[in-house]
Amino acid sequence: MVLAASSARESLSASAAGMSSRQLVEIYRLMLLSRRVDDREILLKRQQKIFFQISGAGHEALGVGAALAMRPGYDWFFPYYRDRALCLALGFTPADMMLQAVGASTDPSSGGRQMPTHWSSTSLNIVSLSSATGTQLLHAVGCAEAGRYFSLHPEAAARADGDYRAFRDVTFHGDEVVYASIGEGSTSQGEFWEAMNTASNNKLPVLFCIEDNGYAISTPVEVSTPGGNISRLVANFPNFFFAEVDGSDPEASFRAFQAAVAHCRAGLGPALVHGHCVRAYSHSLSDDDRLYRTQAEREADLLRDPLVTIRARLLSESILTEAELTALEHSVEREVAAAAERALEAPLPKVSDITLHVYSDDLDPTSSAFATEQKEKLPPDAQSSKGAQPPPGAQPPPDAKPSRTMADLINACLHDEMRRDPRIVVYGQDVADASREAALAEVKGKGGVFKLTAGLQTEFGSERVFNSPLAEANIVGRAIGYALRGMKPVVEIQFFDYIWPAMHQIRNELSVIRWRSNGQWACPIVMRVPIGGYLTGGSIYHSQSGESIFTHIPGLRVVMPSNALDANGLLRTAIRCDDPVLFLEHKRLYRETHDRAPYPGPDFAIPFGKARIVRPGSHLTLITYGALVPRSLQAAERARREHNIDVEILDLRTLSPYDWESISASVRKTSRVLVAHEDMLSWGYGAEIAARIADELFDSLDAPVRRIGAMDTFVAYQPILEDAILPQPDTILKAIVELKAY
Ligand SMILES: Cc1ncc(C[n+]2csc(CCOP(=O)(O)OP(=O)(O)O)c2C)c(N)n1
Ligand SMILES: [Mg+2]
Repeated sequence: MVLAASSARESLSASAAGMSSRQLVEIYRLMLLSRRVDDREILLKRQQKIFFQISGAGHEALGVGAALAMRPGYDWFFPYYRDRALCLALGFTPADMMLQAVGASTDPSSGGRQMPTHWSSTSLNIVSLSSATGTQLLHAVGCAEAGRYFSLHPEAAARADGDYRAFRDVTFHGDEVVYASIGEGSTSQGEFWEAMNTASNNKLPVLFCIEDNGYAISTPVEVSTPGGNISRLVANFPNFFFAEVDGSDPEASFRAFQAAVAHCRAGLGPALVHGHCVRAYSHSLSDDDRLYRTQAEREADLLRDPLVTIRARLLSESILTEAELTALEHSVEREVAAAAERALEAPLPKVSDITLHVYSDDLDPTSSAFATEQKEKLPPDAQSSKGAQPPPGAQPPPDAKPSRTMADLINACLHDEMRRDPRIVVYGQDVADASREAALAEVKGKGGVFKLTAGLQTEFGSERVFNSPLAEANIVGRAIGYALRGMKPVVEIQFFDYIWPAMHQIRNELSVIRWRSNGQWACPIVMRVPIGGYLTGGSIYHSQSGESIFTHIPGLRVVMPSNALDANGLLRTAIRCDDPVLFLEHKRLYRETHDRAPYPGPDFAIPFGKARIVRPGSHLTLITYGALVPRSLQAAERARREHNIDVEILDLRTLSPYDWESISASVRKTSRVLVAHEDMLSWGYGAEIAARIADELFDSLDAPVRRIGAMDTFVAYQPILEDAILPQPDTILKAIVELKAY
């Protein structure tokens, strides 16, 4: 009587007419399996053998309908926590699910790191999900874009040694579909609208499923959705196929998904299936819906429970007898009980493994592999790892190669790397030369508000270099989807001041996906972000710092070069590395004269976590980075001239990881240390460095560790105020003199 889900899928796709008895029985079995896993988990939670439970009860018909219309391991899936039935119908087993509920080390989704219902399977193309509502929709969009890109450029899928590509198997199909689901409440998230925007605009094969159970925890749909119906609100998005369906009816749901999938596979654009279903249980086991729903309302829902209605149908249409139904139900219960038993006996994760998969285990960006040979010989003072930069105002020797600014050498690195690696795409706000390609016959092109991406679209085409909508979460969220598929997005956030809409994607998705999936998924993207003040007139919203907020995020690398050569070499490492990188470019340094360098060739790279001794010295160590490097240099020169104090300056260059070895060697030598940064003093980056020095190098210190940073306020517009708020060479000099005298 029982039919495998895969054969149900095949015969269903072949038949346009009504479902056969066998198909309906298999659908019932899958729906029941899902419900019984929920029920078993609820029991286990009450017995305190698992620690959280949230059910898919009431959503089973939609889930099974979707799964049977799609191809596991071929199409891609970005489900949410109610999609238990979908995942079971795709090939997940009850044991796989309950291993996560008990937090077993053998939990195939996360190795005991995520709550139950946070499924992940690389073989089924089910991408690790977070608990954040709606974030994954943008990943689905990027995933669809990557699939299209690989289909058009199959050569880009080839593996390559020596960078992140060595660890990425790329598979793609020209007609793959990307499924992404959320509850109706989550359609209020900006990420839903940002995903709809790009899916529609780019005609992407994304199938959005809105599982509308009428509530977001205790908040009813009319409170979240104007007019109470999401289908009415989205109806004018171009290129979409829309279906609004009774999500308690598996056959109607399947037909809606079948038509939606056909639309997507044919390349006609995205689809949205809006299924009205019921939430048969409370939101989760931590919720009691009797507190906010009337008894009459709850009873009405029970009548629409898809398990109840399909069982009644099987009986009324004489597909199964009561005895056959009971036999089927017993068999499902036995399967679930056996799975629970297995899960309860499973090994637990080891505490010693906690830090596994925070960063790539395959490629270490601090390794000497990234200290590449320079193809062209540079003048000694241009080699950042070997010696000091020329002092401000120094004239280059007459035969020197032309000096290039930080902006030039970042642009050169992007050109070089895009030539080398066809998987790189560059996008962000205004990064293209001109979105209207035809204009390029007449105009020079923009290439970024700071012109850092100038000429990339002209050289590499609009498929690889393009403008995004004005939506920062869209930029980072899509990049996550691209990177999951093995692409290398190098995206730009126009100003650090506007990175905050993307923070949710950065903190809760990008940096954590490798860890939460126990190493199954990774998103080694690069986010280039102009940062910082000293602009004269930049004010609050164009002068922010805030790097310590990002160095506080595990899984993310944070880089902040202070000169042209370092920017070139560190950006190359960022692009070739296997971890997500926040690449902070100080706007004030983009076109300075003192930090220029000749073009170092297309393979020049600098490993992360290696500080540069900008100026050797013996009396005091000044640890700094970014725009405070030239300001510290000025202060150090004056300290030598005016006070005979010999300051050693360390430019950290990468903030996470940072070069503790160089810090401790220098502090041991000088016994006095000053940490200086542009960001605000309190809770700033220097606090961590100072605390660690006090902790581990206390015996080497002859004075307390001093810190310099901006005032604990915002950066003001009027230059008199800006000067007072941000640290200046004078401030640094004063601290140097005081510290030496201590
Ligand atoms: C960004 C975010 N905000 C809040 C929450 C807490 N939360 C979890 S589920 C939920 C309600 C979701 O409702 P809906 O989208 O309708 O899905 P349903 O649970 O009804 O299936 C909320 C508020 C969260 N997980 N993520
Ligand atoms: Mg809901």
